[in-house]
Order: sequence, then C-alpha cells, then structure tokens
Amino acid sequence: MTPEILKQLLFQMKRIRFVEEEIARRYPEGKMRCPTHLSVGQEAVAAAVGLALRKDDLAVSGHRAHAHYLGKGGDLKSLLAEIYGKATGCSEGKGGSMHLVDELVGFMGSTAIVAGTIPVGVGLAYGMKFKQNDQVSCVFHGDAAVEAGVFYESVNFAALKKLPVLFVCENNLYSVYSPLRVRQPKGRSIAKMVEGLGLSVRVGDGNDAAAVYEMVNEAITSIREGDGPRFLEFSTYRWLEHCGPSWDNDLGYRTEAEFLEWKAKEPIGRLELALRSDYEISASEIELMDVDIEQEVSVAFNYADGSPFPEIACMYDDLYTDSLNSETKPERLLD
Ligand SMILES: Cc1ncc(C[n+]2csc(CCOP(=O)(O)OP(=O)(O)O)c2C)c(N)n1
Ligand SMILES: [Mg+2]
Repeated sequence: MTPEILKQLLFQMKRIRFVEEEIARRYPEGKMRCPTHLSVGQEAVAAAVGLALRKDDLAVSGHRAHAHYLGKGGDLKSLLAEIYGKATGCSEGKGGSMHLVDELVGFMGSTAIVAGTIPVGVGLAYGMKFKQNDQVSCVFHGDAAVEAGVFYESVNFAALKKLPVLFVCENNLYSVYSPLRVRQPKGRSIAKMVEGLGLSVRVGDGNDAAAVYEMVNEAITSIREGDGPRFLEFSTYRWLEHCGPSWDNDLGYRTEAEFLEWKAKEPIGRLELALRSDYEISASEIELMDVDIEQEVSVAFNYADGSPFPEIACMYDDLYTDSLNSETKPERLLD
C-alpha cells in the first residue's frame, strides 16, 4: 500500500464526512426537502471501493447512497443540487437524496426500495458479459437487503452465469430501529450464507479503509479475470439516526455504550494516525486537506442553493411511460 493511495483514501473519507456533516448542519433550514440517510461513520467502504473501481465500472446503491456516489467519482455540486431539488442536480432535481443517477461516472442508480437495485446491478453485469469486456458492476447494499427475496434470485443468477458483479454488503447491524438479532437467525453469518449460494466471499473490518481497499482490489482482479461474482461483507456502524440529521440513541433501540465502542473504531482518525506515525505525513499536510475540502463543500452548497428549480414543463421528461393524457399533463396539474 503506497502512501499516495492511503492519502487518497483519507481525502475521500474526510470529504464524505465533511459533506454529510454539513448536510446535517444545514438540514433544519428546510431547503433540503427530501428524506436523507447519512453515512457519517461509514465512510471507509465507500471511499475504498470507489478508489478501487475504474471510472468505466458501474455501480448501484440504495437509500444511503451519497457516499457511494461521491466515492465513485460523482460530482459534489450535482449531488447537493439534487438534494436541494434543483435542475442542476444529477437527477435534474426529480430524484432527491435517494435517487441518484449519473451515467458520466458510471453511477447507474440508487433507490428507496431496499434491495431494489440489486437485480439492476446484476443485469448491468449480464450486459457486460455479452459485450465481453472487463468491466465490473458493483452492487452496494445493507445487511437488511439480504432479507429481500430478490437478493437470492439475483445472487443465484450472478453465480450461475458467472457474472462480473462485486456485491458489497455494509453490515451496520441495523435496519432502521431493528437490530440483526430480531431479523435474522442467531449466529448466522451473512457471508457464509452467501457462500452457500455459490459465491466466493470474504468478511472485513469496514472501518479499516486500507484493508477494505486491498480486499476490494483482490476481488476486482479476480472478477476481471472472469472468475465470476464476489461477495464482500464489511462491518461498520452509522452514527446518526437512520434517516435525518440527528443523533437518536435516546430512543433506546441501541445503547450509548455500543455507539461509543464503534465510534472509538472510527475510520478517519485511525488512518490519519497511521499516516502520521508510519509514513511521516505532517499535520500541516492533513490540515491543508481539510481546508481544501471545506472550501469545496462551501462552494458546492452555494451552487446548490443558488441553482434554479426544474421547470414544470420538464416534469414528464425521461419517463418510460407513454400513457400521459390531458388529465395528467403538467399544465393541468397547475390549475
Ligand atoms: C422493500 C422495502 N422494505 C422496507 C423499506 C423501509 N426501509 C427503508 S431503509 C430500511 C432499512 C434498510 O437497512 P439496511 O439495508 O441494513 O441499510 P441501512 O439503512 O442500515 O444502511 C427499511 C427497512 C423499504 N424502503 N423498502
Ligand atoms: Mg443496516
């Protein structure tokens, strides 16, 4: 692992953290009028997977997608403008936080329907197989997505056809307020279960960005060589409430002690420490990173806030349906 890669990992994680924390800080202003699931505490997987993927690889995600989009090279201004519902957003202001699409960087979609994009990611990989190229399709999902039927159909199909899919499961122990113990049988390992479905699997510490990067790289190399899909399960922990900008440990579904235990393992400080002690990266170099990110984030928020809302006439653009009639035309809705 070169110091350059480690610095890039640190930069990406810091950037994601700053953006998410600034969204949380500004959310009460009421200008971001969509449900917003933040990834504070979970930055390492998004940063490392994003760095290991090529620009022409494709990725899909779910409701907690900001970090995945930024990691994949998504444009910060387009992300924030989307969350502000503006025409300059990556989904032209019609999607909001949970519906990010940006073909320019191979981010092929995120959706609020848990597990909804898993078959989409597998379908993208099926297309790659037909084209006989060495692209990879990355499917980001949470621990709860494996409770959806479509997960099994998709994994089965990917294994059967030896498709170039990288499944990345971020196991943060919770589905909204429900811990794993009330959702899945005691002692079950998600990775082991998926191994039983015919995939090669590995489990890793999702707060160790360097380790995640190495595991993802190894998996991607194998996928590109035609060895079929891989499944990686990373343990991690979200710090804020499931949806929204606040701390919610007072609700009682998890303990403050558990939260603090995970916070102590947080990925950014850990890598920063390693860079300073093992690679002699100076404090001022790291401070410069912070200054650059703060500036970029501030400019991007101003851009999002100052951008126009979409024109009403665009409401039905980019839809697959041809069933619009005079009753549902935009002009009619304005009456
Ligand atoms: C099909 C479906 N069922 C239920 C929900 C409600 N829901 C939204 S997010 C979520 C939790 C998902 O947990 P996980 O996949 O582990 O991701 P995390 O929120 O922990 O990142 C649920 C149950 C939904 N959006 N879609
Ligand atoms: Mg979860």
